[in-house]
Amino acid sequence: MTYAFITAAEAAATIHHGDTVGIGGFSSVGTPKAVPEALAAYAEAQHAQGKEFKVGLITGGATGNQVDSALVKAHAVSFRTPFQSNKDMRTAINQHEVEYFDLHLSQIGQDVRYGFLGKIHVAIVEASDLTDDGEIILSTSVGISPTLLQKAERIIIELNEAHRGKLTGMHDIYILDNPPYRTQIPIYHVNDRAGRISVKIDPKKVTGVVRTNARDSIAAFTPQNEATLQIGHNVASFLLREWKNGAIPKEFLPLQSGVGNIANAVLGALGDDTSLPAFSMFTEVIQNSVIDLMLKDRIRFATGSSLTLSDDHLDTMYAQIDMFRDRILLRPQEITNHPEMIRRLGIIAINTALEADIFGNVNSTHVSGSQIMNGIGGSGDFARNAYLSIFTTPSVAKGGLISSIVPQVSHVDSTEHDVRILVTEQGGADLRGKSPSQRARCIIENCAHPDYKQLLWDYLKLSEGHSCHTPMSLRNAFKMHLAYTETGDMRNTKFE
Ligand code: 0RQ
Repeated sequence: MTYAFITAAEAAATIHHGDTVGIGGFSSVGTPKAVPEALAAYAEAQHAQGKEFKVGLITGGATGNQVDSALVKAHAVSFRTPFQSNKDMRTAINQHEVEYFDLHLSQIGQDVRYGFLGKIHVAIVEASDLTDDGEIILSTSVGISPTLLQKAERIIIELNEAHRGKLTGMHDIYILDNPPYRTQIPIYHVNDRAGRISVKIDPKKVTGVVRTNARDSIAAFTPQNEATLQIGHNVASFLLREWKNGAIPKEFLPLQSGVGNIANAVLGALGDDTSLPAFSMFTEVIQNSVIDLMLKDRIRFATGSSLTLSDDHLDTMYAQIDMFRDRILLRPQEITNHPEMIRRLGIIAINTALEADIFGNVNSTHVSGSQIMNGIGGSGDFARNAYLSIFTTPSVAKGGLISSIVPQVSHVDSTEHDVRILVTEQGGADLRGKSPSQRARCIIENCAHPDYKQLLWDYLKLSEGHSCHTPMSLRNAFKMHLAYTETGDMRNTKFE
């Protein structure tokens, strides 16, 4: 099967104002790059002629600068979903230039298949190869690309020479049927294969193939600091205790770990603690630390939806690709984050909070309740269904001006019913089997920063002063947030 090779500009010119564009890729890798950039230039040219030009973006999760920055700077995005982590996109969303709605990452693919988000006019995906019969070998991620390719009216493929031939065999493409025809997912162990290595497409839908040769340029992580190292150590000590007392089976259980500096550091610390057995990962994002730990034989096998690796780590993987091909599988995010998988395999989930309240509700997405940071990502999928759901956060942010432990979170992503363990650099709170009052005591005692402990005890005391199940003072619940907004320092809080 041969497709027409076209330029990125020619591909962009086939996209119309008002189209919904499905962008392949996940967690900032394996995303198309040349066509979105050309689309931004095309939009600018249309605007210069006085024509309207905006498209809606449906993605698997975070995309690269070539998608979000380029299109937002060209004022070419009407709406976007789900997770994003791009500074320009974040600003445009918070300024209401882009309508954004956030969704659990396990759900976006099926929402597309159910037709909840309308038509997908065009899918743009990155491939590392095309098979002889025209099927697509994806590149460093899967995300919702198989579903976009299935549902889109038109398909544009970026064939990226930078990954050509290296990733064949690393994907496991399994697309769920829609109800009422859905059956169980045939994955019973982390390394089971359920699907194909390539994505079958309808060749008639292919507008053309654009040749590219560029990596995703993932920024290296911030080096671990004292707080993130201590959080990692606290999580590792907790898991070791649970394992020794038999609450975690002797074979250990697969781990999921979220994105960002803290998650990367926590995973590194867990892997380096050799009192824990070597483990497997059933996660959505394979970050640098997974490659490091595989080389040390601390991680046996990893499955995720993306290889979100900085260039040096990608080089390391490609240098020993035969070994890594046997130990890594890339799957659609609908499978990596599926509640059925998470419960069946008994995943230990470790995600990150911006802030948590004294009852265990977690805010992972909105600063001061209103400014979007990134999105819920897969944290909600895993938190609700995990064998053990752990949230981590440094106890303070912005050099101590903000306490990450507050009386009431300013936005809720994971509820007190989903959060089992909360860990800061101060220590860990085990919330299992505890009432709201008991949880509040446990969190203040173990997780709050010393600068904020007394304030939180004061809040608890004044809210417990009346008959209630959950101690809550409506008058004071957001006083710490208000103190930060009004004075720039939560330590100035005055309760009434
Ligand atoms: O801002 O860089 O401007 O100083 O938030 O914080 O400490 O660098 O931590 O990179 O790990 O990100 C929750 C955002 C943490 C991320 C979040 C400010 C802080 C800094 C980043 P600056 P750090 P990280 C699945 C998993 C989504 C949920 C999840 C995330 C910036 O982990 O997006 O885990 N998670 N999904 O200063 C105001 C507070 C703050 C605060 C931190 N309380 N108030 N600002 N910051 N706490 C993901 C996928 O499925 C793909």
